[in-house]
Amino acid sequence: MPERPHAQMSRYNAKEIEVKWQSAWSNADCFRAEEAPGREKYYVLEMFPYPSGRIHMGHVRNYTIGDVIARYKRARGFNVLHPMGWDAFGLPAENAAMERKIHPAKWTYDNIAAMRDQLKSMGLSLDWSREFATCDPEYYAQQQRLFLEFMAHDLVYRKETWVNWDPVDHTVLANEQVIDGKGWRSGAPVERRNLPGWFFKITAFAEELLDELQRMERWPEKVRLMQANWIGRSEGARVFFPLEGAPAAETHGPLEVFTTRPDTLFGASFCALSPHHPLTAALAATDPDLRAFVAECDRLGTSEEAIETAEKRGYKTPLTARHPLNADRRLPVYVANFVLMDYGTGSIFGCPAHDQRDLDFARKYDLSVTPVVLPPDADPAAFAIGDEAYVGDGSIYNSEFLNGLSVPDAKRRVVERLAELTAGRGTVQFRLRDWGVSRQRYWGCPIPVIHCAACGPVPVPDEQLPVTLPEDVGFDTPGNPLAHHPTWKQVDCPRCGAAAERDTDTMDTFVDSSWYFARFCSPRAEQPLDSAASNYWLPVDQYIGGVEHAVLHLLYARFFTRALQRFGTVEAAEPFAGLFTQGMITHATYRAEDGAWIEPSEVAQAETGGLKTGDGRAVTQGRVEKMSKSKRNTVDPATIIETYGADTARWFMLSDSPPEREMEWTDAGIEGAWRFVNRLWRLVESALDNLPPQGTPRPAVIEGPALDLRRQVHKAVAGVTHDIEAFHFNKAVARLYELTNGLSGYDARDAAGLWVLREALEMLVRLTGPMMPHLTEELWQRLGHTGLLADAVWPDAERDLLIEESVVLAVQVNGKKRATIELPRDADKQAAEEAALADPAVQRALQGHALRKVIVVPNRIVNLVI
Ligand code: ANZ
Ligand code: ZN
Repeated sequence: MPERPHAQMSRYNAKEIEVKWQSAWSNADCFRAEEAPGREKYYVLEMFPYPSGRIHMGHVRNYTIGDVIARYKRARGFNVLHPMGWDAFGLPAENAAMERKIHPAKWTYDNIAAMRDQLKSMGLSLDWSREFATCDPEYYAQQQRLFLEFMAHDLVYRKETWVNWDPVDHTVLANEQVIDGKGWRSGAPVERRNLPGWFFKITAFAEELLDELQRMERWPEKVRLMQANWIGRSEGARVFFPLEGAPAAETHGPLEVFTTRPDTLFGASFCALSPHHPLTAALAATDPDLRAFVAECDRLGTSEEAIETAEKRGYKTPLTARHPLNADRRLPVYVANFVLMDYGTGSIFGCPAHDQRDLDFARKYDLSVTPVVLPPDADPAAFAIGDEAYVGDGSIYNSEFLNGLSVPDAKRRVVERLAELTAGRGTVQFRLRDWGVSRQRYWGCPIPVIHCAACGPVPVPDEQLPVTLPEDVGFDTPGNPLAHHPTWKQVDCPRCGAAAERDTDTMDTFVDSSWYFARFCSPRAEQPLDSAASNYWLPVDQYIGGVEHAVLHLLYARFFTRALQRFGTVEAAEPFAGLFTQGMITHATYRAEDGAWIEPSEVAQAETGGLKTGDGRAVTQGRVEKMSKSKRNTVDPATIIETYGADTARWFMLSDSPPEREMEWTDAGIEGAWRFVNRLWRLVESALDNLPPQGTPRPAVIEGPALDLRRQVHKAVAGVTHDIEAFHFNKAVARLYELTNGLSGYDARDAAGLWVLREALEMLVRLTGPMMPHLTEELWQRLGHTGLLADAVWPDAERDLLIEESVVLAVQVNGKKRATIELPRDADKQAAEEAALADPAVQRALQGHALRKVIVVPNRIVNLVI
């Protein structure tokens, strides 16, 4: 049927129609989730946003993907939970407070209000009744309860550690905040300080967190690998070296080192201590030069990268270490800048021939280099180490009883011998460290502990929770406003009643996001979690977010869930059964002649064909890069939604590239999506007058072009269903374009043809529903339905319309025809080969010979060569 000319038809008014359906969903309360034991649930969650004030395109992509899944699963009959909240504590609010004199709470809640409206304008199928912000006292009160529960179960402890201290901002800095040894904000040289703080014992779960990764099939391989590397399991040994040569040696006992290469023990030429090893401290007490050396090491900062790239330097102590397998050998003992205190035992033995750091060190301090692993095919008399350590495989030599063994065999053998001599034992070492959560900040969850001079740290009694943040704080003095507050920290010890002080630290904001997904199950519960609710909803069936959270957030959430399972609070051991990480949004960059970045919205076409700014300056286009504020190549979702509506933005987000890849935002792309919206609108509008009423029974006879269209429609149903299940949204979109093309060329000749047209339009609308919910809801109504499309069930494809036409292929063996086989048209090569080989006549002709070659001419011949 030809489309009616545009003039006669109403143009699609996105703004009006989107608001109309948003309020219809909200009035019907469609997306409110309720536990329904016995009904199959599906929990979809996107990583909750930080309330920066405005949504960006990354949010649009993230929430569009999640919404497609949520709407689709609802239509498939699942009881869907799709909540939203705010990851609301953190430093930007404090910075805003300092710079603009707004209270962090006001700044945060204002931002939340603005972003909530923006999210609502996207038409997301969210259960807003469960909304919370992590800075709500109702939320962080429960987090304090959890903290105390972890404490009661011995999973929280207090210890002193070396931290980066900014002497100007009076705060601890993360390693990433130390740039060239200076604080990122203050620019002041960073100091190392030994500070007490609270730690979560995540290392108690290292082994299980690692092992379970192998079974997490619905997580991306690369994320699992990153977590495995982060947990970093190393098999090795602890080896004891008796010490001599200084008074400190007598009191200390043997030096215990951790090695992953005990097979190289005979190649040892020195031992080294971390600058923060207790033995170093003991020696430094009477050695000012050593103290100076340690101070110099401290200026390097604590990051592994800094330590890795710095020149290897050492300080020779008066100690010597006796080789555990050869009492006659004495090794010098150094303090070395590349030995970390918080890995292994904080001391090492150095084998320069087979470790590059040790080799650099040995060359610098003129220590012996004895190879003990001989590369395959190398000549033992001639093999020598130059500037490069040999880290490959080989057979052991220069090593007494280990000579001739392979590396793995030598590892086993030497560990046995060390055990016999009580000079060492095999161990497993993890790279993962316990999680330090104390932060000297205001805008976070207060740590619910009171420090008493007599009783030590005492948990705040339950009836005194929550410990709320005081509102009357100033941000003018550097440092932590909680510590400066005149009265807030002064309390009586809950145990002995003496005057005591609150802990003035707040928790790392990663704690807030380590259990929010569980809190969504019972957001108003009087305890952290309501077990019935969390056991019904957890785990999250599909979690969606950025790959930048591959390690910390996801690992901490896994740790929390395992701990809660251990306490008996939840049944699930893992928080996220499925994880999807979406790609970034990119955009072309633009610069003015003076090099300044120009926003895409300021760029216009010049008369000369080039580009210019609104005020006429010439503009050159640069590379397509990740949208970022610094390059100013961002596009504001609010403007896009204002201009084209949310459906158009959602459709473009899904159409362009596979969701795990980068997608480039272009004007042409959004325009194309907008054209499709209007095309769909016209397609339905122009047909409405002629369609049979909704509910008309299917005609008995459907043939010709009508039957062809039905086949196409039902193939699209099966295809789009499969594509959504597989996260191939761009393929689903391509199929819907194809179906639309098919419909545009369709001419309904009779009543049966019109019945098929209605079916096709309805299917098109239903399949497009999860992606463009507003437009399709409107079309659904115009097609005569009284219920909401959001509540409608997902269509099923009719099986017999999917069956392909079949073809007959000849099977030849060495050029001779032996059989014929029947296959669906366009069956692939493998299917043809399998069918040919399954034929008994072909089997006889092959006489058990191996196949040398298989040639398949699609739809015609399979030729087997033996
Ligand atoms: C002797 C040796 C010989 C080593 C050799 C390597 C090669 P991963 O794989 O990361 O576990 N090491 C141990 N503790 C250390 C610390 N606190 N700071 C710096 N380095 C430390 O690395 C383990 C290896 O790193 C250990 O094995 C040790 O050097 C070093 F041919 O011992 B090895
Ligand atoms: Zn006390």
